[in-house]
Amino acid sequence: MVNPLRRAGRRTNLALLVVLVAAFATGWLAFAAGQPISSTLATTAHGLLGLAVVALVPWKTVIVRRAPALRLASLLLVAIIVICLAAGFVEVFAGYGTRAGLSPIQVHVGSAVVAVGLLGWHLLRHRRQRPRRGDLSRRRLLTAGLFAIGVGTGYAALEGVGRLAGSPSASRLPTGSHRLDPGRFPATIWLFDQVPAVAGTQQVTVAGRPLPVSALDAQATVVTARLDCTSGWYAEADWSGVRLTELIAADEVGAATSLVVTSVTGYRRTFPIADAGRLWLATRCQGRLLDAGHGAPVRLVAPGRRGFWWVKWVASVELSERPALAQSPFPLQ
Ligand SMILES: Nc1nc2c(c(=O)[nH]1)N[C@H]1C(S)=C(S)[C@@H](COP(=O)(O)O)O[C@H]1N2
Ligand SMILES: [Mo]
Repeated sequence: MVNPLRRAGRRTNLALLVVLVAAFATGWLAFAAGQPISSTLATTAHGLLGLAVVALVPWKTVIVRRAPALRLASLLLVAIIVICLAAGFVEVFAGYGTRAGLSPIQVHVGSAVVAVGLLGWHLLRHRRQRPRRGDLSRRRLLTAGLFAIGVGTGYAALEGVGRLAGSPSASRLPTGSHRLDPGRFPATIWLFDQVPAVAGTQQVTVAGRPLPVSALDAQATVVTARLDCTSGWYAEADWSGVRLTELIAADEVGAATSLVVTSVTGYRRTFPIADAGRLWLATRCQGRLLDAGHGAPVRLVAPGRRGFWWVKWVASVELSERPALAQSPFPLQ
């Protein structure tokens, strides 16, 4: 039998490009997804694509060995992709934790973003690897199918080993997150926001009406909900809050299609109006008043949505006629 690695070449490069771009895209989908089915699809696809990158390494190595000269930026690209993959495996199998203030997911996403820039440069500097019509021949598709089956088998085997070894991978959520105790999850900033100095006597404006925090706290009931942060952890806690449908009457909604929840810091998220019954303005976690880091005096609790939707330090909830889709899929602050 001929050595399959001798076929390493243009098709390997194209496959690697497709797989890397798809891995990047599914990573963002996995960040956006909060529901079990969408999360499972996104994280499984993302994991399979990551493994596919690893599986293509023997072929790509043959290509790199043939290269007359290696550019520093290309070697850097390799190093960063290795870091990205390694951080991904650490996140899945070792669980959540921080070293030097960084979690595995932060390293994973940070290196992926750098890698995309370098990959763009790499593609510009190297000879075009054009697709040809034969690339989709039945024989090629069969090869691709066998490759996919191999990657899928590897994925299942790793999941099995994780389970047998009692690794944190076995108990991760469909989103990939690992459990933390409700009393001890970290105060988390999405990107550049900062804990504000808010006075204890704050008011929250709901649909134009100022509402004292004390009134909100007095009216609060307990809602058990899972805060699932994209940095790799989740915590299930008892929050005390008031449902938005109790604060905004149905006849007030009028032509509004969305709710804009804005923090005193300017951080904001827009929700479809139909979500109002699934959103709470919360003053407490585990029976205790929120502390500054976790959003005091009032934060949003949005079960079923990833952590970045749980706006902290809420200043206002406003009705809006702009559709919820007309916002950046992720906060920029
Ligand atoms: N105003 C504001 N709200 C915010 C954030 C932020 O940076 N600013 N971070 C979000 C993210 S990414 C998460 S996971 C949760 C974290 O809540 P915690 O700090 O109570 O853990 O708050 C969300 N609410
Ligand atoms: Mo988060």
